[in-house]
Amino acid sequence: MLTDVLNGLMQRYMERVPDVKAIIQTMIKEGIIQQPGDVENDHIAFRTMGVPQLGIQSLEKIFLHYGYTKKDAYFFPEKKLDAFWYAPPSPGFPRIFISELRVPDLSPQAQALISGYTNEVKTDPVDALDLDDATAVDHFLHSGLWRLPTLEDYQALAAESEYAAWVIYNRYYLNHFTISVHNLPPGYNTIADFNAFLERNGFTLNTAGGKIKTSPDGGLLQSATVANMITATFASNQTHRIAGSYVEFAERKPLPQFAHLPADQLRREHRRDGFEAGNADKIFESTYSSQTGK
Ligand code: OOG
Ligand code: NI
Repeated sequence: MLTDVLNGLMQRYMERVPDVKAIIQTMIKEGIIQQPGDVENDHIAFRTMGVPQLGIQSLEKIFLHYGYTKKDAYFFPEKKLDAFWYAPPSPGFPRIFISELRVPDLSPQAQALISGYTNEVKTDPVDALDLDDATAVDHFLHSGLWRLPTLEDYQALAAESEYAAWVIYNRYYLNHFTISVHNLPPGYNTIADFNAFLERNGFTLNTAGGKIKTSPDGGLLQSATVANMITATFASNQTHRIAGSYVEFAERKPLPQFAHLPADQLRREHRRDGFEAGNADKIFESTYSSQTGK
């Protein structure tokens, strides 16, 4: 079941991103929510390597199988990324955002570094999975795919693409989950107010392009923490502190034609849907050293 796959992802994510539990506990302490299950998950996100046997075309098969619908495409020329978002089979499930590194756009050296790892995967691994078996899917999403990178390769990749370095180590670990703020109580139901709550409680926000990323139509406002650092073990048992995952926050305003509805009648379909390239471009930087080094 889709629920089992999502629960597996959230469990591993919560284990490696201390901010997740800390934010939820602080929300409970301030009376914003009563229990962890009250958090509305706007979307989750994955990162992938754009090589023929992997990338979006491979990972998306899992979620298409579980009833997701492929929606809009986004392109990030400077970061050399492509992305799509996927609408869930029903509103109780999070949207999914999957991005992919445009590997052929990198330098020959970086391409050779990446294929040195990804060529270990000979054929699309999702084709070999029994997609109805949620345990097998959970295991796959948390498996190595390729051998542990060396610290030297990680650092060489990071010098050209911090996204590439992130994926070579973190693979399909959840990159973030996203707390919907618009249905929270007054005082917390805007990104501005929620950011203030987070900073009051000592959480560090991504400042790339400003703490609040706003879509040109004004309907989608997002912010994110800077990634929590993890102690990564590289080949030959070398360890190094690198960026793990982060937490995002989203406020979706009612679409103009539903703006007159009272708050208790507003459902997901009445609000701004999808994503925004200009917002996403800055949110990616939550794992970049320019943000994690602050
Ligand atoms: C994804 C960044 C974009 C959004 O909601 O626009 C994003 C990433 O960091 O991999 O999450
Ligand atoms: Ni996101």
